[in-house]
Amino acid sequence: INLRTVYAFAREMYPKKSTAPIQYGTAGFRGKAEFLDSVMYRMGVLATLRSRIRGGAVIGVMVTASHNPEPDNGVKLIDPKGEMLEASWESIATDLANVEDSELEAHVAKIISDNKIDVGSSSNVFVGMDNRYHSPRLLKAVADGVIALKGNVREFGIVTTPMLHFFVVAANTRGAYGQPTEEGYYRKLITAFEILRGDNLENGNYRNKLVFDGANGVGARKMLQFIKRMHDSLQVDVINKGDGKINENCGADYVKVKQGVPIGMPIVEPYTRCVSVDGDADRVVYFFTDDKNQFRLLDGDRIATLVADYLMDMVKRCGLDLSMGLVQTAYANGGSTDYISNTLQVPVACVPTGVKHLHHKALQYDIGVYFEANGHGTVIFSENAKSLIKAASETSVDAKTLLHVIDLINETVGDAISDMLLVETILNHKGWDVKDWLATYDDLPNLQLKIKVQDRNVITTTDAERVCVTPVGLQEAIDKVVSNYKRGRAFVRPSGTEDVVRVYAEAATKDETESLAYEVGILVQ
Ligand code: 16G
Ligand code: ZN
Repeated sequence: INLRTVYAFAREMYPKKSTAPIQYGTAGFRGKAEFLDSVMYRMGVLATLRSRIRGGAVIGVMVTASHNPEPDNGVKLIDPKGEMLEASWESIATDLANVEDSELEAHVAKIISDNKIDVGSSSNVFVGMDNRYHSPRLLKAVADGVIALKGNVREFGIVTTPMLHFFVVAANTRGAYGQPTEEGYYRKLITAFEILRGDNLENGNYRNKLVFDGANGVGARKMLQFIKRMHDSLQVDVINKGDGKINENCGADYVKVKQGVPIGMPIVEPYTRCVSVDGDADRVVYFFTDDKNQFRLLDGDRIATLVADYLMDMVKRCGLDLSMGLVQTAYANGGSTDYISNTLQVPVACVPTGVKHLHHKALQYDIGVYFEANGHGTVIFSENAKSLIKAASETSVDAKTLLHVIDLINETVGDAISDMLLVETILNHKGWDVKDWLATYDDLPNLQLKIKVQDRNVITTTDAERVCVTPVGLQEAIDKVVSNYKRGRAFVRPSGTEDVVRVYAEAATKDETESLAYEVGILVQ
């Protein structure tokens, strides 16, 4: 490998355009698309090196800015087991993205020598992108970075983030997880879904019909592909298919934060089940409007409780002794946490925001259910759990069913479509409609505020972001305010994706919640 070419290529094709520092954050690099070409190229280079360190295992590179507005784009790396890039490499990625073009050659040489990388060894990188108009250009930059270091690159084109995670794991497990192709992905999920559904398309209050808001993103396209391949096992009306701007007035983030219906909603009967995914289809929330035309949200906490309840029941019926835990963040509604601890009696853990923290914690259980309130989450099963369930399936019908449930779940990362198919399976099994689901527990009214400050990083937190460490005195002041509210809870944290401080508040009533959020907001300003 001639590192001169790496530099020459960069200077000719992907010169660094911005001097503003950029950081590998909670979900990779994000920013205005016009400044990201050099970052993409360099991440192609880095993924190639990372694959070599991992003995040629496939590394994924996803070009997307998820729920961000259309002018933004971003990139994240996927490690061989489908997990987010190892934390210690985030700073390597940040440094590489920020060096000047003239220092690039020396910097890459240093990464190679520091990590004792054999540059002659094989390297394999999978790349995918969302459907933003600048994504193809940025994807090519990633691929060129791989080629500059003589790695093998396989381009998957427009795919959801969880599909790319699936392909990476499928390839690295030599097919044990599924075939690393788009058809392989559809086949695995649809087969499991249709076996579980059987001929019972409707049951009790459950109707086989829902509205799917695709956020004008890749999730809409892929849902249409699902529908084509499904044998009418689910009636889905797809809206926001891609004619409008990605995530604009639609999608999971909009619906969750605004607590209202997305643009383009057809006129439907009250209580019609509706679902919204985000721009790269790794988040999902449900919603409906009732007979008084009031909007009701069924968020990630609801999905987590529904899934945990169902799985616990299944495990009991199989007569297996498996540990189960549910992982949340500070954003989980207090109503859900009480329900999990008191009614479901499942151990519940709280970790900092970001999928990598949730995933990591969930690995500690035989069955780890993790969800953020925003709808990002999945279930992971330990090898121990899988082999016990498999053995039990020889004699138990329930265990056999559970094996199909495992196949339906994309364990590699939160997957909006897989999560939705799981929720549909459970609701059908229980004979429930959204009304029944909503009745399991009451959400406390809650509110989020964004506050612009000079330097958001003066706020540091501990205890899964629920307690402020600095500035000194802030936490005492928050505690004092909160103590005046019935069922009050509030916390503040610097955002990992935007230059703002976020305030979260919940309390017994809507008015009290608003006033609590406002009072805490003033303390931050
Ligand atoms: C990223 C995270 C998401 C988290 C959000 C918080 C991943 C793949 N995505 O989108 O899980 O909820 O950031 O954003 O980890 P914030 O720090 O701006 O509140
Ligand atoms: Zn996303």
